[in-house]
Amino acid sequence: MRIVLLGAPGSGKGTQAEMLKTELKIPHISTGDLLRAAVKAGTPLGLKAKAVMDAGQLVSDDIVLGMLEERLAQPDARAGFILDGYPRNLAQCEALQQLLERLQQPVDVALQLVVPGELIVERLAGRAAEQGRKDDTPETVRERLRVYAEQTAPVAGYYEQQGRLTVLDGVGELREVYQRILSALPRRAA
Ligand code: B4P
Repeated sequence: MRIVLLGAPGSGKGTQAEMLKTELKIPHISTGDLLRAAVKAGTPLGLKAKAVMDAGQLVSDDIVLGMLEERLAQPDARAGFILDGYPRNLAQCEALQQLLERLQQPVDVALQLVVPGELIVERLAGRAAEQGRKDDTPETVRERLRVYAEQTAPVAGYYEQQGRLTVLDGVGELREVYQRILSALPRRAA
């Protein structure tokens, strides 16, 4: 099963993907996590990405695609994957489509979690207090939401045109949202 999880920052993609990966026995691939690991390791790529991420902007398409290609080439991704945080703009949609065609692994379903802006600000303020992520400050969250509306929101339309999009309410208890996701999966995995 190959799943793309869509939604604004703080909509619960990463949280739900962690729950899903155990159930479906496929890896959770988060481009945000891959980038944060590169930042932490101090690789040249990480050094480049850090300032961009801290400002709430998108890291360049080339860098993220290269990183994703490497990750998808690992053996555990052959069984499928939950992609979280990618694609984030229309150019990334096209790049992913080409990459997955080459690997003969097309996306089965794109699930979009919808959460109102004020709740997102609240959730990310909570995470800022718990984890101290630099990009969860109120000012950067506002910028991330702006970038989302401008560049990432059209991604849902891309999958809708392909008949692969399911839109889900992301508000509620974690288990409640999780059940909605399970019910929306194509039959084999649910
Ligand atoms: P990400 O790591 O993708 O960060 P995110 O959008 O905030 O999502 P995340 O998955 O972490 O949060 P979640 O909603 O689960 O991106 C960070 C940065 O990396 C980007 O700004 C960009 O610079 C760069 N980047 C990543 N991918 C890129 C790409 N493809 N191209 C270019 N740049 C890229 O959870 C948020 C909070 O909500 C948590 O605290 C959680 O506990 C809480 N929460 C979740 N579900 C909840 C619920 N049902 N009720 C209450 N709280 C809930």
